[in-house]
Amino acid sequence: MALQLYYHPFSSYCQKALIAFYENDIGFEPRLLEGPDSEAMQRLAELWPMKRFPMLVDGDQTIIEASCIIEHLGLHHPGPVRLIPDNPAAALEVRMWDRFFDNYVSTPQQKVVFDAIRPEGTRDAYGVREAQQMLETAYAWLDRRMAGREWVAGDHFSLADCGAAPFLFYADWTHPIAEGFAHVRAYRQRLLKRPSFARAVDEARPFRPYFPLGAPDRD
Ligand SMILES: N[C@@H](CCC(=O)N[C@@H](CS)C(=O)NCC(=O)O)C(=O)O
Repeated sequence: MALQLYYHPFSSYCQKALIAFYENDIGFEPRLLEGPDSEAMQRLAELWPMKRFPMLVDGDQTIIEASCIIEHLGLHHPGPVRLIPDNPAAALEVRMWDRFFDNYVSTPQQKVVFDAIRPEGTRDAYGVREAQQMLETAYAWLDRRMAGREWVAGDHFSLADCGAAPFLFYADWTHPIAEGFAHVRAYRQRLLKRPSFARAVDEARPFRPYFPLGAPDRD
């Protein structure tokens, strides 16, 4: 039975999962979430009432959360690129950086974007400022980490880089990474050149007009 991936190409968390599929050339049946009334969206709501995506269906298993989808692929559909190291200590380091990107880069980035699409009069300027400060702190911490490194954890491209790629991509559109954070900027460029992520970025290009803050004319 084919793997069914419920996703939208413009979604950062979906791109995180797509990178893992593309790294190991794992085939899947696309279930595109094209609108609230689409069949795929209705099925997503049945299987996962939070209606967050991506979601993977593999036989009788439903897997939510991009990180867990990537772990699932590594366990049940392994390929030559091991995104979670076999060594438990190295795997823990990868998972720690994966949490960093979800919680301290993606979460504040989404806060700023979702605030922009709230109706007039319901915006949260204080929360947005806090989110921007969190992004600044994350950039500064990551910049120290990335000095002299190619990938964020260990010597190889990993689960943590799968999240870093789309999250830094959109974070820079949302709250630009200052020139002073040269290591973060170089890392973002390296991620953009990774063929798996470059493919996800290309597939999402037609949707750029949807970016609420206005997509910059680059990348
Ligand atoms: N914790 C989830 C987050 C997924 C998520 O927030 N996805 C966004 C798209 S990037 C979404 O589902 N947005 C729809 C919504 O918030 O209703 C994961 O790691 O997969």
